[in-house]
Amino acid sequence: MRAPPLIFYLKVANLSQNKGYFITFEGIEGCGKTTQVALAGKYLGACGIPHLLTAEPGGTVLGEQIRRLILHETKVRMAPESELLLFSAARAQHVEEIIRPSLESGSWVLCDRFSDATIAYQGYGRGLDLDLICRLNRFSSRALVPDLTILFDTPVQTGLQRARSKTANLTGCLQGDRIEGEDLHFHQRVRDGYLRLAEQEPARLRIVDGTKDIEAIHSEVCTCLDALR
Ligand code: Z5A
Repeated sequence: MRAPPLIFYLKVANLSQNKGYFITFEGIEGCGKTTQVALAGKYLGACGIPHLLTAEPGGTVLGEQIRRLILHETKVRMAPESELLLFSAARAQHVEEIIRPSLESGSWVLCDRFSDATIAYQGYGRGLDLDLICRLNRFSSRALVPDLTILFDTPVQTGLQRARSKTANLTGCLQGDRIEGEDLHFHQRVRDGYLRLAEQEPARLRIVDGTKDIEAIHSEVCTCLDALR
């Protein structure tokens, strides 16, 4: 893991009075973001920065129940509109109960997926109305926008292959959850959607090449974190 630079310690000295930074990690399935959230957490720890690692959907009792319902109750038929509203409900609870209080206490929050995932998956992937999703995102997050979003861009075949072997290692089964089970075209639309978002908001979304090795990607993530003030 990379050692913190001197400038980081100088910035930390200024942080104690401020709110924490909200940083989200995004990308298609298997892009490596969960691995990078964990490494980034260790890096912040080594820098002496208070931080919280969390993920969507989930992070609260209600959110975990919604997660199970959306992703794992694959025999329950779910309309795309219901799926959208369930992800939004999980987010509202997560922001209210966990994310905002942590940021207000000065902790940095590193979140594995947030509102951009809803635009990419339910908007570009499922084809639901993008304006409506943006309004719902604002409503469910009470207009909370990440200070920085790191997008791990990975070809769909690579991501799905990694995700399937991870699932097989963890569960001994090749079958993924409701969204993992979608076809290649769906995941390609999601990837294209993320890239479109990065074009629209280049100051917030930083693209990192998710095909590089884990340490090289971690080093780029650290550079992004170091650049925050
Ligand atoms: N979803 C949605 O539709 N709408 C929403 O609003 C929200 C979510 C919030 C959550 O699934 C699903 O919900 C997700 C989107 C949808 N579904 N899909 N697709 P999840 O939380 O169960 O999982 P995930 O977020 O999709 O991905 P993941 O399983 O956590 O994987 P990952 O974060 O992309 O990658 P990883 O776990 O870090 O790495 C996967 C494997 O690759 C693992 O074995 C690593 O060791 C390996 N890896 C990681 N990096 C590398 C590199 N650089 N090289 C080689 N191998 C690597």
